[in-house]
Amino acid sequence: MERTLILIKPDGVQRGLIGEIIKRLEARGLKIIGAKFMKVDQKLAETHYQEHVGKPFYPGLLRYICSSPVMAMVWEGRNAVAVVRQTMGKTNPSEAAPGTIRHDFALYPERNLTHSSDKPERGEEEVSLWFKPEELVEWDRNTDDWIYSL
Ligand code: FUP
Repeated sequence: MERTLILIKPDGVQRGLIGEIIKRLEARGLKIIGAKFMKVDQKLAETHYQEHVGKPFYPGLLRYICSSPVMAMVWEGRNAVAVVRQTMGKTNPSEAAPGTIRHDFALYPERNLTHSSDKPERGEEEVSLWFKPEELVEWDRNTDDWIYSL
């Protein structure tokens, strides 16, 4: 099964949206296999966002992600990377489709509530960057038969 890293970023935590965001992912049929509530240190932020070094929004992005706790999670499912990004909506909330999290709860790209991996290979890399193997929980879900045709 494909895995993706999801972060509920500091604005999502501060605005009390952890439950709402998890509720939507669970309702869609995705399965959580890891979670931790944590402060992000500068080194982790720099490694995670290294592809954005030099972009005008980069310094603000690092300040934002380190400013307050995040809810870091690993979710699993068929095509998990793509379906999670569909549920999140476009990076710029003002372009996100109605019904997506970023459309429904955000307005501005620098406060867009969540992060999720953008490619399956990046999902694997990000999961290993944020989680130790022993922090992930493999479990059988009885409803899988009713979500996928197994
Ligand atoms: P995403 O994959 O949707 O998280 O988007 P990107 O990797 O393109 O961007 C990472 C983060 O940089 C975004 F979540 C928010 C921030 N960003 C800005 O603040 N301004 C921009 O113009 C683009 C991205």
